[in-house]
Amino acid sequence: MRLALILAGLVGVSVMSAYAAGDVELKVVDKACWAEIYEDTDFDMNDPHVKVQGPTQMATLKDFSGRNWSNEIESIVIGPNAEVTAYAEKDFKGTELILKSNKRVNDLSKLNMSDDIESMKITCGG
Ligand SMILES: [Ca+2]
Ligand SMILES: [Ca+2]
Ligand SMILES: [Ca+2]
Repeated sequence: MRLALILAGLVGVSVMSAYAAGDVELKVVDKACWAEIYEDTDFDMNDPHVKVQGPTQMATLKDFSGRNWSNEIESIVIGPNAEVTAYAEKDFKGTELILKSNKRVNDLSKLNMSDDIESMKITCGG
């Protein structure tokens, strides 16, 4: 009886750790959770642009993917399973702009945030 209880306990632990590992993997491969940022308006592919995988929190955009994105973003596309909060200042301060999934903003000047974003958070789901 005691042995059976111990075995049940061991099985429980291994199932739980497998579950936790699977959860982490799921977040890494959420291919619908991203934001693509563009240095220029109208999603100009000829100027710098980069896809940012979520979930993530970037307190500064000064050095992302090898370049300074601080006060440079002019257009942005939000992935189908992402939500972005962009801030006009670093460290998640200043004017906040919330962009829902699938949102495409071809010119952030329409939202008074052109060349102004300095930090951002990307959350997944919901
Ligand atoms: Ca251009
Ligand atoms: Ca720019
Ligand atoms: Ca700014």
